[in-house]
Amino acid sequence: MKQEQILKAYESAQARYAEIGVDTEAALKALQNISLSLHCWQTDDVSGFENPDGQLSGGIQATGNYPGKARNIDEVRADLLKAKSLIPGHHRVSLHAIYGDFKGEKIDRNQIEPEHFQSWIDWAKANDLKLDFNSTSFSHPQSGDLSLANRDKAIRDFWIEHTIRSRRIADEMGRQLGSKACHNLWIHDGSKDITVDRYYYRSLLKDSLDQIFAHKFENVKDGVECKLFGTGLESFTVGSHEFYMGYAIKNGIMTTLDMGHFHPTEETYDKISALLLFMPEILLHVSRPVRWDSDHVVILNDSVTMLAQEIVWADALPRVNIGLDYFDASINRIGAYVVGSRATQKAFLQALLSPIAKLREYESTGRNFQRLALLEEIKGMPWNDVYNYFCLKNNTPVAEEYIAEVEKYEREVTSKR
Ligand code: RNT
Ligand code: ZN
Repeated sequence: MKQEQILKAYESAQARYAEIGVDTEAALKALQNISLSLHCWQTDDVSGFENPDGQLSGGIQATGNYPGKARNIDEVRADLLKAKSLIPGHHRVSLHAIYGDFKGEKIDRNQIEPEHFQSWIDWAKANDLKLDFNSTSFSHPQSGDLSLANRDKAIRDFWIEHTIRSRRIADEMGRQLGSKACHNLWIHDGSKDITVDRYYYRSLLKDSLDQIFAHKFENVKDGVECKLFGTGLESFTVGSHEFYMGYAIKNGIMTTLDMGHFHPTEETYDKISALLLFMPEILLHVSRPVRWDSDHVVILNDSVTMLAQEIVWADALPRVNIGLDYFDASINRIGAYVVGSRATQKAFLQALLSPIAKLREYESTGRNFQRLALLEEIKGMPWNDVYNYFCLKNNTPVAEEYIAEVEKYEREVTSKR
C-alpha cells in the first residue's frame, strides 16, 4: 500500500471514530503497550532440542508435515526473528524447558540449570525481547499418563524437581531482562477410562504443587493451566479448571486460560472478570480449537474479539499476560506466527476503539436495543485503517504485504532445510 493512501485512510478513520467519541491516538498508544508472548514451539512443532529426532512421545500432538521446520537452536531463533520483524510492536518469547542450549549434551529434565538458557537470555537482550518459560512434562520416558500426580513418589519427585528448576530459570530470565517472566505449568496428567480415585490423584497433585510453590522467586509470575481432556486421556484430567482455579486463588497465583481447553460451547472471555476479582493476574493462551483442542492458528473470530473486549472493558490490560499457543505444522510456520499475532492485535485494537462510555450508558439505562445496535455498527467501523497505520508507524509491512516477505524467507531459508 502506498504510504499516502494509508495516511489518508487513517485520517478519515480518525474523523469517523471521533464522531462516536473515540480517540484513535489513545487506542494506538495502548496497542503499542500490548506485548504478545510468541510461543517458540510453532517453529518446530514442539520438538525441542533434547534428542536429535525430536519426536513427540505423548501428552501433546502436532499435525501436518509442511517442509522447512526449524531443526536446531539457530534455526528456531532465526525464524522467531523473522516473525518478529513482521509483527508490529514489542514482544516476548515463551520457551519450553526442552529448548535449552544443551550443546549436544544429555541433560535430563531434573538437571536443567539457568546456564542452559543463558544464550537465550543474551539473544533476547540483543533483540529487544523479554522471555517467559514453561516446564515440560510431556515427551519423556517418565511422562506416562501421570507426572506430578503419579502414585509413584519417585516419579512425582522427578517432576517436582524439574518444575522447581524451571521456575528458577524463569526467575533468572526475569531478573536479567528486567521484566518478570511468566512461568506456566501445564501437565497432561489424566486417564483414558473411568477413574474411581479422582480425589486421591488430585490430592497428590495438590501436594506436588505445594512443594513446587514453597520456593519463592521474585522475578516470576506463576500460572497453572487447566485442560478439559487430552486425546487418549478422555475420562479424567487431574488438573481441571476447578482444581487449578481453587489452587490459584488459594495461593495467590494465576490461572492460565487456554482458549482450546474448555467445552466447545464455552467462551473464555466470560472467565476474565470472574477470575480477576480473586487473583492478581491471569495468563492467556490465545488459540483456536477446531472441534477439539486442535491448536489451529489464531484468526480474528468472535472468541478472540470478545476476549479482547472483555479485557479492555474490564480495564484489565495490565493484569493480563497474553501468550499465544498453537502449533500448525501444515502451513508455513513463520506465516502462522504472523497471522495469529496480527489477528490478536486486531482484536485488541477493535476493543480499544469501541465507544465503551456510550455502551455503558445504554446498558445502565436499560436501552438494550441501542446497545445491540451500536455493538453491531462498530463491527464495520474502519478499524483496519487504524491497524494499517499502526503497522506503518512500526515499520512493518502493511496488510497483505507480509505474504511476500514470508514467501521470500521460505525461498531463501526454510525451503533449503
Ligand atoms: C497443551 C497446553 C500447553 C501446550 C504448550 C506447549 O494442551 O495448551 O500450553 O500447548 O505448553
Ligand atoms: Zn496452552
